[in-house]
Amino acid sequence: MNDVATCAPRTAQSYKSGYKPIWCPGCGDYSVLSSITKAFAKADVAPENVAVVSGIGCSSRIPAYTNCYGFHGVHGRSLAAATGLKVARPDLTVLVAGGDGDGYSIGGNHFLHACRRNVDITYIVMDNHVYGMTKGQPSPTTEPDWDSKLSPGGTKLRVFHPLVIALAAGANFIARAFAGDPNGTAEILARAIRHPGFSFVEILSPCVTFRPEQREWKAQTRPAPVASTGDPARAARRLMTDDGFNIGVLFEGDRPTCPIGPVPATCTPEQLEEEFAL
Ligand SMILES: Cc1ncc(C[n+]2csc(CCOP(=O)(O)OP(=O)(O)O)c2C)c(N)n1
Ligand code: SF4
Repeated sequence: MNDVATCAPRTAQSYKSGYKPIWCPGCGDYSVLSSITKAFAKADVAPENVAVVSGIGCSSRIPAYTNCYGFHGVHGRSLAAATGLKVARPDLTVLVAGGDGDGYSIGGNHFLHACRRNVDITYIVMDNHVYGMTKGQPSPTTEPDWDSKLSPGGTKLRVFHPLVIALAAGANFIARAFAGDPNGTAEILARAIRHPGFSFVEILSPCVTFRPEQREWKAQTRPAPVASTGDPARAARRLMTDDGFNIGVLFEGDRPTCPIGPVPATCTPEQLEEEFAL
């Protein structure tokens, strides 16, 4: 009798690379990485059909720690690169990961237009309310009164509200997760990956080095008291009373995704190389 070829089911391990993360001990990003690999297994996407795209920052190191295709690009430009990739290769599952500095400050413009375009990609922001990699500058989500050597007395600036902005700009799936709940985060990420259109997941991911008080987030976060809605007006009303610590899926819309298809090849890679030869 012939052997029947069997394929072992994919697990989180199937998506891990051999590189050991170099984040500070206790950084929330370790847990987010584990949630991402669990989510890929739940969504049952083959590693060779996934591309993980990032900008620059501690959180943006994620692509190197998965064995999927990866693109570690320029600070604040991950969504532009990912949109181009998805348009050229609609068959790929594209996941974008980065920090609040990368996504809301230098990349804020791209965030708005990615929500508006509604290309079928998933965007994770590991929000620690600070620039971790460059040693503790305030970011757009830093509390106005956070006192530090680099912003004595605090910035006194109004914070950026990622979920409000994502909803207003047209994102098709909006959620908040917490790094301290890796299984819950994996569940939300798998839903985001499966949902058509631009899916945005804000993950509260403590920076234990520059914001050690964020260890308290464990006690402050709670499951959102209501289930997700497909009605943007209702989602907007819920955000009016949101204090930033409700965890769960807020909005699952059905807006048509940006129509994309395979880009017709107009020349060979060799002809392209020739065109750009120096
Ligand atoms: C064009 C450009 N401007 C500034 C920098 C410096 N820079 C690198 S990472 C970073 C901020 C990182 O913060 P965040 O995106 O919140 O990620 P985290 O490190 O906290 O995960 C900055 C300002 C850069 N690399 N490129
Ligand atoms: S500096 Fe902060 S965000 Fe960066 S690795 Fe350390 S704890 Fe994580």
